Amino acid sequence: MTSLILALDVTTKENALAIASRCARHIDAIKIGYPLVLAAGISIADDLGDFDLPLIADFKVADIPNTSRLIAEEVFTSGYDALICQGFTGRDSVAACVDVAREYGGDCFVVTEMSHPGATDFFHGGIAERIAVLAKECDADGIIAPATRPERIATLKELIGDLKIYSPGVGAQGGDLLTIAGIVDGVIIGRAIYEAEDPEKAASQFAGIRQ
Ligand code: NUP
Repeated sequence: MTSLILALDVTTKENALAIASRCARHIDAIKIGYPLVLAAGISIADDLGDFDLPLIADFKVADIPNTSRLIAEEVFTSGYDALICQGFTGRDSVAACVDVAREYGGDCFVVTEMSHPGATDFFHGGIAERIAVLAKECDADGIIAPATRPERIATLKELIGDLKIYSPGVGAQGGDLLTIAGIVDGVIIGRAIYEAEDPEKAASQFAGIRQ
């Protein structure tokens, strides 16, 4: 079974709650990032809490360990269940995020390689592989890897043992759902759901991967 994670990158609370409520029964988690939190506040977690789904804070934390720790503490005390951090910051910064996740009983996912075309400028040439190994050594819960490059997921998967893989890039970024559904633990989908004429119908169609 592969989880379906809704990337709720809308910029009003009303829209966020309307889409979440229509899609809730078809999805396994909601991922919230800067667009929604900057528009509606970190407390959007309280409102989204009504849907009883895990909330993933996609802040791609990329700072020194102390600042990363402070950010992670805000995330978990605000009611989120998981945090996404960047891995290129290095071992101490990633470890700070994982430590705080553990303190609060939450999860930490580490970005290994991003899904957009420009990601190949810096993540290729062995960097993503090193980040994947680092994520495992830091005892993270999983990695973020690109649905736009399934062959890269396969390579990174070999390095992470039993860590999970959550994968964005299906739909609007061109990644194919069925190609990656079988090799990752969760598929992250935003625009192909929240920009659809009927978001609930779109979510229900993607939800075939959950069976
Ligand atoms: O490499 C990444 N690519 C990516 O798209 C890492 C991410 N966290 N994301 C996020 O996934 C991105 O910020 C957005 O929230 C979501 C994909 O949305 P969409 O392209 O399906 O609309």
